Amino acid sequence: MTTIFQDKEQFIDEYRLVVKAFTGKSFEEAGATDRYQALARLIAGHARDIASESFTESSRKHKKRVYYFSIEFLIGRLLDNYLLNFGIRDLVAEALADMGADLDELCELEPDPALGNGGLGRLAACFLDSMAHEGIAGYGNGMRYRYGLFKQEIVNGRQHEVADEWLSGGYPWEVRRQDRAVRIGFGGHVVTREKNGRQVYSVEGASEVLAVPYDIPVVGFGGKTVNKLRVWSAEPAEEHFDLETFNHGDYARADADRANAEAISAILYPNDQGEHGRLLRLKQEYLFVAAGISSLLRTYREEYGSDWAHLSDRVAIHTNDTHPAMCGPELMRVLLDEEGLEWDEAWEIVTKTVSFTNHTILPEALERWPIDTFSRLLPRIYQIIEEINRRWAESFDTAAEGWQEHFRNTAILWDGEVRMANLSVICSHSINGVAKLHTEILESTVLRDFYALTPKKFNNKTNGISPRRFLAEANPGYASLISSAIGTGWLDDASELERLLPFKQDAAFLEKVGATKLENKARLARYVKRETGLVIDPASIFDVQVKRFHAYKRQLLNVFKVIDLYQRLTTDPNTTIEPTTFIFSGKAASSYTFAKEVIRLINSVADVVNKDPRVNELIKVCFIPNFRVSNAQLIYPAAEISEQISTAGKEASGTSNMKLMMNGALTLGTLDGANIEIVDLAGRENEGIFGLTKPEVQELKDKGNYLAWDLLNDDPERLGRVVGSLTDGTFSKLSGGFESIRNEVMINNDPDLVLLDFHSYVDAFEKLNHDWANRTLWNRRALHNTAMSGWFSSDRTIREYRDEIWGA
Ligand code: DL6
Repeated sequence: MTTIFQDKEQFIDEYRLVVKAFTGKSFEEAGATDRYQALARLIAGHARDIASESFTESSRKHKKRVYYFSIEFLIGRLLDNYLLNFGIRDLVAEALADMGADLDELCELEPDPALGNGGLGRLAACFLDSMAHEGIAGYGNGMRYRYGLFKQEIVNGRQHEVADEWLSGGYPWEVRRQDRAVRIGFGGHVVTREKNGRQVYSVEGASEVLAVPYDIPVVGFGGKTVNKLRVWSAEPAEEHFDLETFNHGDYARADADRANAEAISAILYPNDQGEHGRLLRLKQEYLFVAAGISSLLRTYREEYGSDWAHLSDRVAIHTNDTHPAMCGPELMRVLLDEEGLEWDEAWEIVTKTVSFTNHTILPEALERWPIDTFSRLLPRIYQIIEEINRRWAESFDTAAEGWQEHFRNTAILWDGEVRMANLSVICSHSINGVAKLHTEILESTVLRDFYALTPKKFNNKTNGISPRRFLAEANPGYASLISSAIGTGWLDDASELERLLPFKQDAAFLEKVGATKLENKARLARYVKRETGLVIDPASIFDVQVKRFHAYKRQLLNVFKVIDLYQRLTTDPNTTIEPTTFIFSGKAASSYTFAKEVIRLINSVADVVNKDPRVNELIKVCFIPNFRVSNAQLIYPAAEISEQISTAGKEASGTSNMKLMMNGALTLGTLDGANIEIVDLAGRENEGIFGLTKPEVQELKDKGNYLAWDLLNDDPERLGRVVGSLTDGTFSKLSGGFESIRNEVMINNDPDLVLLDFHSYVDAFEKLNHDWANRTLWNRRALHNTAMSGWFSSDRTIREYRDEIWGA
């Protein structure tokens, strides 16, 4: 453990100086926000000192550097995390208490950086944590969104999107690196000239913007390695403030260049936005790729000059999904056009350096760009892609049977589109999925033609999560109970959690497991009361589904279960249930109407159920607005049931399933994504598994004879009543009925098989729900889940990437 303060006194002296320098006030005069800002600056300053030592050390040892390109990094709050990683959380808390301040209150003032929106972005953040923990010289490269995705408010049950102004108070962890800014060109046309007997390409007439990097330190647990995350902001390449226009009162036009450039890094786009947004998204993708490549090559040049042949020995470029797919062509461009390499030489370097992770099999999420848009915006990159595609076509043996089919499925340019997944695969030496089943699906369906050609390139890397953030930091009570039993070694090596297994027989210990859960539920209940006004009972079971809203994740199935229970509790006196609070949280993409309707349905059901005295002692429904890392850290530790109910074959991995498992929740889930590994590790008897399996879903599709109406007609009492309530006014008082949801299920024939899995789901839920009555057995299963969750540490995942992909 590296110590950045010898003792409290040293910390207090330094802190007072930073408060004074930053605010001009004494600590006593400074307000809470100033105190937070100064504390973060103090810790960030020390982190940066160690970062430069880590960098020097890695240069000295010629360590391979890993550059992790991701369009999202959902890093969450840093203060608490970095104090924990530096091992000084207690010291700082005590020092602040001596000074009359409260560390928890200061931590609460930190905004959540709006640099991501879901599992992919959070995974990238866990990977940064684990790379630093493992001593890997690993650097994140992404975008600095001024407003992120959006802040979600719930008004009359509906999701409202509001700009997330997370940077408005200043972000103390970042440093602007103007000296490392890079000019990025868009548009223009390619010109060729001859130089030393060779064609040289360049772009003329492009309009340029300036990509300015901001560096955020990434502190590894133990504090020995500090890496950094570099995020890029778009600004005008030249100041063109038009004074005359300004003086005529047209202020907006006077500064239009700035506004146009800054628009590129204003907003984070989900994959399903309209055409206008899409052009900005393409600009974002190129901006952070081109700027990141330029920056890493500059570092390489400073260390190794133009020794390009050895680039892949010193540098790994990892592309997180297809958003950074232009890494391959951009690196080709620099090697060909700027460094003068021949195509074959450059191509070998690129394909040995770049690797790719796929995160989705949903066809609508596999990125494609219209060739027309793409080639106009990025003419030289497009030209290089054309050449890659031509050579790819040439590599097929046209005498072999079925080559046309293979080519059709693997071509980069097809049907007027650039297919980014195929580009990523062709430019990479390694392609991985993110859970066992997901990788199998990639190999057998989505990317099967590539797999047939180069099976050795494919591998699986099941996702992971940081045990420091999602157990130690999020759940301090449980973490210290665990450490009291097995020591603190699990923070370093999460496989040590297995040493908890003998404590399953210790009744007193199990009681303490239950007691920490209850405290966490009370903490969440206070948060819910503060944020929404709703009172929820910590003595009820907390049944939790928190994730992005998407049809395949089937929040609809969950709310159907709640409606069914409500209807049975109010009509059938034989219905029994342990008191349960159904907790939902998550955002829907702003243009995703169906997902937004499901959010409205949940809130409308909550409005009815929560006001009905007939059921209030037994069930409550709670929607927690604006799901983000900071409130997720309150939700996971409070959960008893983890809802992981996607249609089998659709969820690539999931990571909330792992976070909830580590915090002792039992999985109520389908055999999908990493739920399969959860069951393999913890045993089916410790979870609640239900529903069709992936082969069963496949068989149903192949037969093509599923009819949602048949299920409804066979079960008017339960399914019929649930679906009927969508349009009969039961839940319409808040903001109207739910015809569109009913149509999706009945007219569109239930594409996500909600009706088909309904009964096995409700049965599995009821079984778990009744199991809860025996608290000793329940706590035993909870502890078992925690004990077996160590394999899901992102440290394990990162070691696999390091050993099997990066060779770092
Ligand atoms: O791998 C991280 C995360 C998985 O856990 C989720 O199952 C998967 O849905 C998500 N994928 C994406 C890709 N989005 N797009 N497009 O977010 O990745």
